[in-house]
Amino acid sequence: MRVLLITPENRFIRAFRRGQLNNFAQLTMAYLAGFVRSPHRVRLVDEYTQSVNLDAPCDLVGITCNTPNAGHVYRMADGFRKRGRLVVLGGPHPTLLPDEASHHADALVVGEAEETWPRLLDDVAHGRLAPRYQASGPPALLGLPHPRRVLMADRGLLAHTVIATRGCPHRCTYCNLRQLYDPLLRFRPVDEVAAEIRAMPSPIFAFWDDQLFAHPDYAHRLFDALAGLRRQWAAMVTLSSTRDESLLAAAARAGCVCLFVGLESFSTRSLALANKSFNIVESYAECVARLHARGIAVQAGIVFGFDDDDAGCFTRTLDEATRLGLDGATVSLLTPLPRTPLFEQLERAGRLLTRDWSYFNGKTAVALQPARMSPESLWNGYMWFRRRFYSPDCIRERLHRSRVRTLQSCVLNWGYARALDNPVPGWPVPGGRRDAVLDWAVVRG
Ligand code: B12
Ligand code: SF4
Repeated sequence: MRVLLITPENRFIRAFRRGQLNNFAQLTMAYLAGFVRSPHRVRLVDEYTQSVNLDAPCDLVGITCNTPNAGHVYRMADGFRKRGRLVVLGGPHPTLLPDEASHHADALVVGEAEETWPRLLDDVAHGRLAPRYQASGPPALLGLPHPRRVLMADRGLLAHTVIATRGCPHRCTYCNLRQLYDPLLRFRPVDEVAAEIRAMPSPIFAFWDDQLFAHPDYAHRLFDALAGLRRQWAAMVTLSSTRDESLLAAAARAGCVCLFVGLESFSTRSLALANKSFNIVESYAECVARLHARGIAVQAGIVFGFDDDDAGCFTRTLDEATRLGLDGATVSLLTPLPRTPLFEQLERAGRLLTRDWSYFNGKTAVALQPARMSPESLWNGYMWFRRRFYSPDCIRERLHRSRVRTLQSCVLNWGYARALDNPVPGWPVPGGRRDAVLDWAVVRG
């Protein structure tokens, strides 16, 4: 059996991400390829750098699908099915809205796939594919196959990502994690993670865990195992977990050079509304300074569009972010992803501007009616912030304050500044124009 696994990326997300430069590769499909055993054969296509050929010879097509890519993926899946290929969809969006996704697939994998994906492959080989596969409980993360990174399109130094844990103990109202994964926080054995990292040739890599510091004991053991490997790595953590000095010291010894920290907002009320009061605004400066003191650069997550945000929030955030000496920021628009508490609240209040999922990407469109400003003001403020934050003056001032890994930060900031040039619509334009562009992207693929 020939299996084709696709990492999709619609034209808008691709243009946005490629502009940034500093994009580590997605792991999911290389990981699922690790489960495809001989005599079956597997090929990967990643739309970040490659085109999808709907006529590619294969027996089974697997596509991972997040919400903003859903329309794009559905059109691609329909194209494959018209040509007689079996299509299986999995990932966030089919897990959240399986009934919708089922119209575009021969089978769905709902939720985590460590048990169901091997079963599905076996069923296809025996001609008995079921319409839906769903794990009965949280899969144990033991003895997992290594992702087949050699099959990935060449991504150079950015090819190497790894996952050690699954889940997050928090419940932010805009986050989909609770709806996607079993709530049980799980960990891969440290020696298995270390062996996988040792086998990766690159001197740098990223952990794709949602919250690498979620369990301090586990994190300590992991960092001890990495300490001798002489690799440099980045990871995502919550701000509150960076208060643990010994954990930070162990992370730095193990090669941590950058942490993505979800600050999200400088408004205590916005954080409370997002169920994120574990972020304490008054502690931001101290936490950032603590990371800098360990030689760890801080890439902050910043989100605009919370109900406490008014037209003044953009300048206030710029002042604070500059004062902190943030090394970089991933700036997003608050987006009500399906089935989150935020989505349900806004839907009840009639504040969803669209149900076209392609607009739910948090970068190129405003999908909600803000409480204290117009969608246009939110869009303009978000773009203003990004332009100012990534202006040469602001970059110079922030990096001067930080003084940590300046060269690395200059490259990252330059990448984010480049991404500003993407011509994207600012808020939903009802009607066909943008759909037509997305259609064009699929047809071209
Ligand atoms: C790393 C990461 C990124 C990375 C890489 C993306 C990636 N998918 O690898 C980057 C930074 C690029 C990124 C970007 C974005 N991300 Co992101 N990301 C993640 C994160 C933290 C981990 C993903 C991961 O690698 N998991 C490990 C792999 C092994 O697991 P998995 O992907 O969950 O897959 C499992 C199952 O779902 C299943 N499965 C998945 N797909 C398929 C397909 C088939 C055929 C089968 C059989 C099974 C299957 O099998 C796997 C094993 O169980 C997740 C949160 C999370 N934990 O899922 C968010 C997450 C996927 N991202 C999310 C979002 C919103 C985005 C962005 C839109 C954000 C933005 N505004 O820019 C962009 C979209 C980029 C794009 N290319 O489309 C949301 C998606 C929600 C949704 N409703 O779709 C998530 C869930 C975060 C959240 N907390 O809500 N992201
Ligand atoms: S801390 Fe991050 S991963 Fe955890 S629930 Fe909140 S947004 Fe999601």
